[in-house]
Amino acid sequence: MEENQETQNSEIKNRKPMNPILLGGIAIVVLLVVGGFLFSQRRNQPVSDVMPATDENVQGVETEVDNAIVKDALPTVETEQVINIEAGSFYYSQKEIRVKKGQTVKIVLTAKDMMHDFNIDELEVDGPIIKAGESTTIEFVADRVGEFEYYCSVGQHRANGQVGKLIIEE
Ligand SMILES: [Cu+2]
Repeated sequence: MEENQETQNSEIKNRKPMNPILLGGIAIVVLLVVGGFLFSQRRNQPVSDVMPATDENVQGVETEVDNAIVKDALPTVETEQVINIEAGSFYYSQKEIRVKKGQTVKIVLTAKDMMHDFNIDELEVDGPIIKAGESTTIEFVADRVGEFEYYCSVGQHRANGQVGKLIIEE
C-alpha cells in the first residue's frame, strides 16, 4: 500500500496538475473499451448458442415443407412401389406382393446365392439373371387387375418352388 501510494504520488508530482484528470479520462476510456469487449463477447456467446437451434429450426421447417409438398403431390395411392426381394435356392423372400393397378412397380432383386431372376409371363416381365451377391431392379407397370405368378427361370428353380404371387388390385 505504502509503495503504491508513493509511486502514485511520485507520478503525480512528476506530472502537471492536469494529469489526474487525463488519467481518469484514460481509465474511463480503458473501462469502456474493456467493458465493450466483454459485453460484445457476452453477446456473441448467446448468438453462437442460438445458431445451431436456428439451423435445427430451419431444417425442421424444411422437412415440414417437404412433407407437405410430398403429401400434396401424391394422390391417395402412391404412383410407385419399390419392393425389395431376396432370391435364394429356392425361394423369394416375399411369396406375395400386393400393388394397386396403375402403379409402377420396382422390384429390387438381390441374389443371396447362385443365379436367379424374376419373371412374370402375363405382364411380359423378363428380368436379367443375376449372380450371388448382385442386385438388379426390374421395373414394370401394374396395368391389369389380377393375380400373376412370378418365378425364377434358372435351371429347375421354378419347379423347386421359387415362385410367388403378384396381386394387382383396383
Ligand atoms: Cu432362382
